[in-house]
Amino acid sequence: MLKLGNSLSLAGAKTTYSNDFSLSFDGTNDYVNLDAAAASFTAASTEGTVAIWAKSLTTSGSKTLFRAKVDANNEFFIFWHNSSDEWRFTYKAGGTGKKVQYSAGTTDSDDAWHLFVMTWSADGDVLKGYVDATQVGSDVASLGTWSGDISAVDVGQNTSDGAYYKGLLDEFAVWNEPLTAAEITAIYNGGRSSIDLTSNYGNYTSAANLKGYWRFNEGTGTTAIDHSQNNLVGTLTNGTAYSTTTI
Ligand SMILES: [Ca+2]
Ligand SMILES: [Ca+2]
Repeated sequence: MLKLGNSLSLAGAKTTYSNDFSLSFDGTNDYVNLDAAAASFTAASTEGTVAIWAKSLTTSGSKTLFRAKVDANNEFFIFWHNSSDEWRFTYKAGGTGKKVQYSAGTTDSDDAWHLFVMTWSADGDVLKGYVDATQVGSDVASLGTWSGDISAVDVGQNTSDGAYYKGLLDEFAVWNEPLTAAEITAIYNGGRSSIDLTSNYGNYTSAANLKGYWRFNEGTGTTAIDHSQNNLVGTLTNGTAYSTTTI
């Protein structure tokens, strides 16, 4: 096991984790309230990445993977826009809304695990979206200027009691830097054997930038532990429950 004396020599070694549970959402009113972790998302407001695994079922309308919001002019989220038949990776800053659009084949309804990642950089002036570690859509530029502190963060709904997600979600993480494509590939490949994002591994070198990490692995109760150093827990709401079906 890792010891203090040899931690440097082990940098890059894979730390595995037994992923025993995900979370099940009913598409009616289930969600995870992560408002307690709002500061962790504010820390990622200008340079950031969010990653989440989803095993999605069809709904009659749009559905949200997650949304982090200051107000209507400053927010970021990933959701399925049903009438457009596409995933949207949206970053809105200072009232300037930008989105990567991805007409998704069956990834919205195939009841199979997919990894959704969005990265953004004010410095680099670019927004990117990835599905299963492949960049989708195009680089989007001309981002606005972020203003304010995030106060509302929800997984599985749009923070306004709507666009509820149906299916399973797992391994939700936020970083305060845009991960590289190589890092996202490492997470995608590692996720299937339970990579632990709190440790660098192979091309994944951003453990120190991990601001929030909800593994949805408790298996019981209504609390979702944050495995990042911030330890800001989420609350399972309206019957959101653990499932033993994992990635
Ligand atoms: Ca899990
Ligand atoms: Ca419910």
